[in-house]
Amino acid sequence: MKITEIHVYQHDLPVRNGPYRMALAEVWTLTTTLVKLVADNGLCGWGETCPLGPTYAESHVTGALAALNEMAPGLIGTEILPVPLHRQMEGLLNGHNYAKAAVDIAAHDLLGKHLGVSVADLLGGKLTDRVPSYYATIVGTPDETARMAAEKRAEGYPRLQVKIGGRPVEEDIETIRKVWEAIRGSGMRLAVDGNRGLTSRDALRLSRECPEIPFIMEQPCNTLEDLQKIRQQVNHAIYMDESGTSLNAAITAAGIGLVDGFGMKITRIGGLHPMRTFRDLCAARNLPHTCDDSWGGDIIAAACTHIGATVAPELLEGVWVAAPYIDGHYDSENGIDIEDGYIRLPQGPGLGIRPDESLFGDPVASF
Ligand code: 0XW
Ligand code: MG
Repeated sequence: MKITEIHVYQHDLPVRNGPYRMALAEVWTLTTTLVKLVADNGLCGWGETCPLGPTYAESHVTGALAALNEMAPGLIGTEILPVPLHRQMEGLLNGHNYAKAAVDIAAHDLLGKHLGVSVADLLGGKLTDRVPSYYATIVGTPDETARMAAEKRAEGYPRLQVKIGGRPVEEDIETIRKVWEAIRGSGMRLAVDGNRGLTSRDALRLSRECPEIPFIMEQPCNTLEDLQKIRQQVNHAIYMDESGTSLNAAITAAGIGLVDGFGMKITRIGGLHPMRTFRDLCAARNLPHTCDDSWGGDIIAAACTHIGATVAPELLEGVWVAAPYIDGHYDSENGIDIEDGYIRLPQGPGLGIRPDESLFGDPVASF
């Protein structure tokens, strides 16, 4: 089965009750990029990549389109199987994992449809049909955030991620204490995400002043050097998110014991094919991790849910999807939603999502 056509679409996803606020950025609306691959047997598959603005990671919406325009002509005629497809993409463009991921996801969707199996089964086999999610707050006042924590606890979320940073560390410490008061005893796990925004000084202080609160610290600082510096001095486990820019980076971090787990994004690591390897290397090192993406609609959310369903439950920290922050679905019947803190694995072959193409308008590029 070979690629005969590639169509690229872009679509705006406004943030419900925006902005979405993190330590170093706030965003009001995100433009997502969708890739439709058509095969020589007439089947088609969908992929998606939606950078969280231009500063969250080394990715941005115009970069996604430019990278796809660069690769697409050379992808026509390529075998729709992960190994030859990735080899071809590597030969056409260096880097730009987040654009390659959209092609990789569409290829998995297509392959699943062709073989009559789900993407989870293509990735080795599902372990569950009900995948745990987690809720991520925005950087907010201590009281607002604690109220949100209590609400999400009541909704049944097994995990909460609290955003901190970009303000005096005293406010972050007060937020964490109030959040813990709201969720302690519930069994809800807690992550505190600095999104690269803390100095090592403030990260150390935060950990030292909350020794009795069992949170994990997600990407508190920007650089590997800062993570290394605080590693031996903090009371809390450290997870890597933004710095895990490739399989190679993740292997190094796991190999040298720099981190205790990961927040991982399918588009950052280059698609479901490298994500599968990442999952297995985390299993080999007994490292917990998430299966997320930065933003996007039903296609990327389904991809995260399928790989999440294949992770050993004791190592899966959850699958984050943007659904609570987005109005509407690409597929009104099978779209991804969170119910009581969990996501139902979409049924049917491939990703199990049939997007209403009319939502996306005309392609912005066709090959
Ligand atoms: C909570 N997320 C998975 C969603 C946003 O894209 C940010 C991200 C993170 O953990 O940094
Ligand atoms: Mg994070």
